[in-house]
Amino acid sequence: MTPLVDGPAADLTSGASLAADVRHYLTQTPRQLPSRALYDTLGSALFDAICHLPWYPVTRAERRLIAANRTGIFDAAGQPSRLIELGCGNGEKLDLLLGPSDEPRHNSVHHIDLVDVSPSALRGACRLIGETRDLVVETHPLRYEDGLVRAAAARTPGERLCVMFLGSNIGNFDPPGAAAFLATIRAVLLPGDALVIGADLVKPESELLLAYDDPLGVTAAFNKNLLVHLNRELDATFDVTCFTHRAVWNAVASRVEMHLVSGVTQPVEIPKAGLSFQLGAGEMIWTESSYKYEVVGFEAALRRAGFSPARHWIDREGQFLLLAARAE
Ligand code: AVI
Repeated sequence: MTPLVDGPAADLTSGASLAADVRHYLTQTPRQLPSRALYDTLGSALFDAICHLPWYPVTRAERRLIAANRTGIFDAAGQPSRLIELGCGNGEKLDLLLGPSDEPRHNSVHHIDLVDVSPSALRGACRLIGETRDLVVETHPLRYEDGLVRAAAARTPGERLCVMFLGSNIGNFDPPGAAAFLATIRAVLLPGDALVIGADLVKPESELLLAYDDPLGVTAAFNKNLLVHLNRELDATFDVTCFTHRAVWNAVASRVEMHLVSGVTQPVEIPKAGLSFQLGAGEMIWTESSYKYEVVGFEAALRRAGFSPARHWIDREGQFLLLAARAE
């Protein structure tokens, strides 16, 4: 069946939505930037490159779990007929879960909704998932919540729904944000519907710091590209050459933080966000948090949101947790 590209053409990584986000975050103390702004076209490509780095285990561990448990995942999710993947990126994980298109089907999925803020990522994912399979594939270039609500509202009676939130994307929410987001997912589901979700597990600090500050400097480029993105889209005047990337493990909060540190005092103008300020030498801009979980704590968060954990899988090295839960 032909994949269907749907939804507004607007790129949420540009324009008024980006300007409002940047104004809000940069005026916080300490200064911050919205991590979703990391994903313009170059940022999405750099993130794909990060997933290939030997020091970033998340993607490899999750891929191994998916490949080894395709049927079990669909069974634990109640053999859904409609899937919504939030933050699908390039679609490779869903492609892996669905399995080779020339093999006998191990699932009853007939309709897939792909949600991502990056139109370029969505185009690739739509091609990868839909081109060789007899499936309806719809794309939603929206934020998670908007895409979720829109896709779930289109379900037809009798369809069993499964929301997929893979790749440790939940880790980029702070705990209250994660709780609210899980509750938002639960609110669009009916009892018996499913959530399949990934979460990165706590591991030694040295491993976490290598994962977020790799020797090739790809993560540093990913982080600094956020400023390149703002210079281009909002006419900002960040002197990118004067920033360094810093990754910090905050054990109390159980998160890796990414920061950009200005090496010099520099005036910054962001006309399209209505901002003008001075950045001090050594001043940091906090660009991302990546929370790491323990299994028990993650299951408890799911229960509080109205889910009943059905089954989970952890890779041999204990790096990553993949979990299927059912809406109560
Ligand atoms: C997309 N997200 C789950 C990644 C993470 O690990 O938090 C983004 C990332 N940031 C630095 N490296 C990868």
